[in-house]
Amino acid sequence: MADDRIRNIFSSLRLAEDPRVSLDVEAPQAPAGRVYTLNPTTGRPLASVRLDSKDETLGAIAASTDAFKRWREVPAPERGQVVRAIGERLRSFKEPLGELVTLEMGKLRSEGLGEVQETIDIADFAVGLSRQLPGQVFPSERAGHRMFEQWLPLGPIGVITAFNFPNAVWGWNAMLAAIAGDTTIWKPSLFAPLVAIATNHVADEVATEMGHPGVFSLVIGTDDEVGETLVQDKRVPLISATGSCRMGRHVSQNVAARLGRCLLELGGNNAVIVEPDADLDLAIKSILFGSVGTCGQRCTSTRRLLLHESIADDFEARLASAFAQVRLGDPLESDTLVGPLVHSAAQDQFLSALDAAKEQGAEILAGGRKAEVNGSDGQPLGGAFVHPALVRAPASGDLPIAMDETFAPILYTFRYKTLEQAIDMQNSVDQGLSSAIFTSTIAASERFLAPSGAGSDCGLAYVNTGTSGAEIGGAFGGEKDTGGGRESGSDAWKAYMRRQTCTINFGGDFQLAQGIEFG
Ligand code: UN1
Repeated sequence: MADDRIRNIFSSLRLAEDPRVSLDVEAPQAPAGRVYTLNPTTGRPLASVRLDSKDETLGAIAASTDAFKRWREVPAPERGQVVRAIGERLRSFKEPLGELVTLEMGKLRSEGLGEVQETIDIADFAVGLSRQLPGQVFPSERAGHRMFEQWLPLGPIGVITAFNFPNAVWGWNAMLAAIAGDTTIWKPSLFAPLVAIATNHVADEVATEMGHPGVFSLVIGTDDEVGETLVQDKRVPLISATGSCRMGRHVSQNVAARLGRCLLELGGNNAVIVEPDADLDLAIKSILFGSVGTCGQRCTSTRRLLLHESIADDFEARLASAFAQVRLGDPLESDTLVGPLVHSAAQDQFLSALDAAKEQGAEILAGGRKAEVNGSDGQPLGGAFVHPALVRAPASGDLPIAMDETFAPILYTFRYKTLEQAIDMQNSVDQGLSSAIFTSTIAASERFLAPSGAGSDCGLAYVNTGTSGAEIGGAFGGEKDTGGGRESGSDAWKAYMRRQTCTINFGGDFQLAQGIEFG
């Protein structure tokens, strides 16, 4: 990747002007108090970023609490106008910001742009919502009384995001929080701090220009110094955290200990069921994108494939040849289909999961190795590339490693005889984020989406479309170890507000509910 392309992205987003960022990456390790952020495509540092301390985090919480007291006084539709302007500014920065996503976490350029589009979409959605935030009205049992609920701003919200959606997941939270009257304190992943700096800069600059400084703030640092400080602080009523189940369990227990609220979006272990009557061409394309797209680094990536025994051999063979043909390469280049993993530790996890699979009796049908990928100059790029792996579970179906989420492009295939059995297998993991079925019959589709709840146990259920790539209009999130949170569309905004049930006695008589007589 040409250095002048990187320079252009940095200068469009004014990254070098940010006091946290240094472009001096000569030393083998970042100086104390700073981290290198790497380009996964080359494995080389892009910049170093200064880390915030615990004290600076406490300062950010105090400042955000002050800003909240001003921001909640701004009428919601006017808050919406600030979000509208942020969406507009993001539109004008879509290209460099999308390319920065690619540069810093390695997803394809079109996916990087798509991610910024997702933030723009949620901004549009939030603008409309800023004129609603509807509460309900209830009939009172007492004459001369009126009862209703209203939704009120909650406070400064701690937003902890992962490396894989370094822009959009902030957007889901921050845009809704902003129209709700909340401020946000964002702790991004240390693998994607530049995207966070550039993104927060856009939001903060627009809000400040419109007279609202402090609504969007950013703290970059370690889990111990920054994450823990946010989690423990009672001034932060809601922690919205995206990441591993292990992280979520820790956050949830600690926030619960102070009776705060959590919104968790944790791991997935998403399965696709392919029925014998399915459109198999459609299924292949969707499963390929779901499993190798974003190099298998979405929480919604397809990790398990449940094939009806009558089609399994042929389907596996077709998929194995598709896996073998995916073009690995520099994710900024338009003909690349699979970019690098985020870092070499992810590459090691990929390989050790495959070792475990083999030990447990599985067979590798395609890929499953490290890959050396050359750039357009013919030289090795140097990043953590792998050949996506298609792995057949043993005939017994017993493959413990497939119960874990490995954040890499590995797809395990299983065989089933009946749809009941397939649904049981799909629901047999700890996580409950996303699920899909390919079928052409209403009966199978309705069984999968059964109104009784006996079908898919996930937060997201798709028919004839893959497990990843949700639109922003619906609520996003999952059940069980995925954490139960819902972000993005539908009524997810309620998580960022507090509900108040109000009763007004306009008749003036003393009356008690439940017919109680007193005096
Ligand atoms: C994530 O991987 O954390 O549904 C979020 C999808 C995207 C969001 C993924 N819209 O795949």
